[in-house]
Amino acid sequence: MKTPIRVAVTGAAGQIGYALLFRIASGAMFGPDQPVILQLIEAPVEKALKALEGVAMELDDCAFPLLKGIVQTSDPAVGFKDANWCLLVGAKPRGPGMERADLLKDNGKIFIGQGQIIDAVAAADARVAVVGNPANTNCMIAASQAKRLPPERFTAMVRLDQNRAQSQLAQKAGVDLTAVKDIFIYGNHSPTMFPAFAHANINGQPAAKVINDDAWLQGPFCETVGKRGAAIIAARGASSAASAANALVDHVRSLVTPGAVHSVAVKSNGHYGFDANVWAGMPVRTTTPGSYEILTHYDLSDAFSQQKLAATNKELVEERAFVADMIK
Ligand code: NAX
Repeated sequence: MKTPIRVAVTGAAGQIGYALLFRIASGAMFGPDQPVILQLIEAPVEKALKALEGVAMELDDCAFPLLKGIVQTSDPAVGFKDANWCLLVGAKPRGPGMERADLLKDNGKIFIGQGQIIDAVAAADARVAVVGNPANTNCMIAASQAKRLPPERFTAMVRLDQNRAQSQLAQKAGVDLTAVKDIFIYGNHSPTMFPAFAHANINGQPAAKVINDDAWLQGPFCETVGKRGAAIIAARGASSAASAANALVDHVRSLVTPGAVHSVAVKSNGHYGFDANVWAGMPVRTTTPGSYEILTHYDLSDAFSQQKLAATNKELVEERAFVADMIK
């Protein structure tokens, strides 16, 4: 039996948490032979902590053989202690009349604190995946607090957007989902994101050739993927939860699977024309479990791709400017 890994999850009693924890405990994230200890962190709010108790009871009631322990806490120093993976899902939602800049600042404060504590108490091999919005900028803030953990350990999730894009292309082409390859998300997890169809392929052929409808690719396709979250809120009356949790399972599973090629928001280091210090979605290949290399060979030199990359980079740079005082 392998040694259990410690997985810290913030916002554990929230919507995504409810769809996520059971899949981690079942082995979907780290594999069917990897035991886990769940370290569940909630805001210090009575209602949330009570709900967390209920979630922990349900986890017990699943009798998952791989689940070797559950910690419930509102103290991040307890929750992140010795954690190998820190999944930062909890964040404040955007309230009525709230400006994006306010959301950036309010959530930024959470990620300053969590970045510092993770750096101080998490395991030496700790990896961080940020879901709470605005995910790219929150991730950048958390990473900037760390002295011990290098920036490449901090990633933000754009996998839901990749999964959405893959599904849309398959439906449009009338092919099985698995026929669609090399569709990656560049930039921000926001409507400015760019699902780069230029280098996607379907059954080994360029996607643009198979679909043969540039107006659809440049218009409705990009728009549907970029605004899918809002469409789900409009239909369901609540934001994406099961699909977001599923995407986080995919994000981490791919990051622990050498050879996997997938979209992750990482410190751009200037690749694809992004500002070097923002966290931007781009394709990576997992090298060893938890580590990756950025794939820089995809050709996005066409005018449409360049314009989309510039727009999403501009937004990331603006977000960075809003929180400049929070970055170390
Ligand atoms: P919920 O509001 O259902 O749950 C959030 C939970 O976080 C709450 O239980 C709250 O008490 C907790 N929380 C707040 N501050 C905390 C803190 N400082 N420490 C620990 N817990 C804290 O939201 P949910 O639908 O689960 O969404 C969570 C986050 O994911 C939101 O920021 C949301 O915008 C973001 N999303 C990101 C996506 C992505 O692709 N990157 C897609 C889905 C989702 O919209």
